[in-house]
Amino acid sequence: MTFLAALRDTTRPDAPDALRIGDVTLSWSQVRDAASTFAAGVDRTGPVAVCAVPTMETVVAVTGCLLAGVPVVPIAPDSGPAELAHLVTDSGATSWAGPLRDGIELPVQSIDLHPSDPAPLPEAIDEATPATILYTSGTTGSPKGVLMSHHALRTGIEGLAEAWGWTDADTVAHGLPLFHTHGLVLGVLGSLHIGSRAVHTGKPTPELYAAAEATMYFGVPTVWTRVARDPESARRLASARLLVSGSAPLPVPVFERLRELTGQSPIERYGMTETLLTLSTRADGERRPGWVGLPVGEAETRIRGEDGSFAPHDGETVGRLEVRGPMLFDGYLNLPEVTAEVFTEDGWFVTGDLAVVDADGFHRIVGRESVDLIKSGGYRIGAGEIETSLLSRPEVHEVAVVGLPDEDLGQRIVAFVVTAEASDDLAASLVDHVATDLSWHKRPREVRFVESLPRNHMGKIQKKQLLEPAP
Ligand code: MLC
Ligand code: AMP
Repeated sequence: MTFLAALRDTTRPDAPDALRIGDVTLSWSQVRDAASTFAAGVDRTGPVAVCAVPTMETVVAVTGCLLAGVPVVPIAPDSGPAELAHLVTDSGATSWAGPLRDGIELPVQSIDLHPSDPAPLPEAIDEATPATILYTSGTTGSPKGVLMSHHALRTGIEGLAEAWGWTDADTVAHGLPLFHTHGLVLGVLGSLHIGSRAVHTGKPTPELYAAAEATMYFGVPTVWTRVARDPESARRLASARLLVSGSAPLPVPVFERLRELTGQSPIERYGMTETLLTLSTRADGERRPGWVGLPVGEAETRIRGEDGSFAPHDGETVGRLEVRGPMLFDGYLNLPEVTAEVFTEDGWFVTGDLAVVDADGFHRIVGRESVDLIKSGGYRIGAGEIETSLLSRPEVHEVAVVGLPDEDLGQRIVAFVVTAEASDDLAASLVDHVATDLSWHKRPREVRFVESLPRNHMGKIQKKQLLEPAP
């Protein structure tokens, strides 16, 4: 058993349109030849940082690394200098693939989509080998590198294939970024393992989804909110087999509007960078608005109260969600203590999400324990990281960043700033600072200047008070 089984299987019939990204389409054998050739020439002394623009070159580089057994570090194409420096240094990347960014001095690996003399497929590698190092935000500090093995990716994808009836007869379409689990692992590598065709639409717009003619569509709730507001595009998805939403809560009105427009209820599934997907509704089962269904594959879950006792499965009692299973990560790179903190003594991963489970084992995610992790447009963003970036500006005396409810993005990032120089220009300049220092999607959508931040008698900022609407 090995990850990317369908791609490795040279006895499968070729399909001329196995993978389409934007205007570029490759057949199975072309993807295999390009990826094998990349694998044959890749620097094996350390991880490869891949600038994850949504192109065929990115997929070939990532797939080539996986075939070679070299860990891949997908990097947001617009990562700013602070974020980029951290990712490259922390991951220990020894080479770079894709468009080169300022300040990067690593050797660049060439990517050839049509090699004239393709290299043979490398031998299957040990499944315990790290496959990806995906960077994700925590409540404080810089993003952490999540180590996923080939085994985790394979078992995670196979669990979903069983729940969704995902086969090589499917065509998967999405337009999500290729530097996170959803777009890269599920949306592209999943197809290269299962053997389904895949279409990356470039951007996740309703019009492009409507034109993709797929059987399975993947989107974050913001994408589905936009589809639900575009009845013409939505109706064109009626013939799909599954519309799948995840990475953040799908609002119930959006679920219902999609059902009205397309005649089908979306599949909701729940996951994390650290765990791949652990819960989902099933293609052949109940799809209940606001609920994320049952454990996927070999995943197991439990919910526990603050005192550690197990919460009853009554559909009402909220507890901390803990998960375990073969699709979990191997730890945070270079951070053994932090890794130890997120596992219980008996080996369950503490997700940080709060959930209820009903008598049928159906799960509903009711929120997160920490206000410092924000989900905006399906991106996970740590408030601490943005606060650190803003505090590097001399005008900012104090700052608190929170996620406020937003109809389109789920949550929008709002920075409460104490300064002596409040002005519209300063607000715009602070937004721009985060967009360029970290990355575009981490920028605050709003800056609110305040005289002071609410604190308790110990001096700790009371963020929950900032979440309440101003009187
Ligand atoms: C975009 N724009 C930029 C820019 N990037 N401008 C300057 N610099 C940049 N770097 C412009 C766009 O061209 C566009 O302009 C405008 O900004 C808005 O772009 P958008 O793409 O519509 O952005 P936005 O509305 O902010 O984003 C919505 C979104 C995005 C849904 C497209 O949030 C997104 O891709 N989310 C996916 C996140 C994700 O994949 N998460 C999964 C994590 S894994 P104009 O002029 O065209 O409007 C995970 C595990 C699991 O969670 O369970 O799945
Ligand atoms: P990330 O690391 O970007 O994958 O973010 C993981 C977080 O996204 C989880 O801890 C949840 O808070 C959230 N999440 C993912 N899927 C769902 C979902 N279907 N419903 C609610 N929250 C979700």
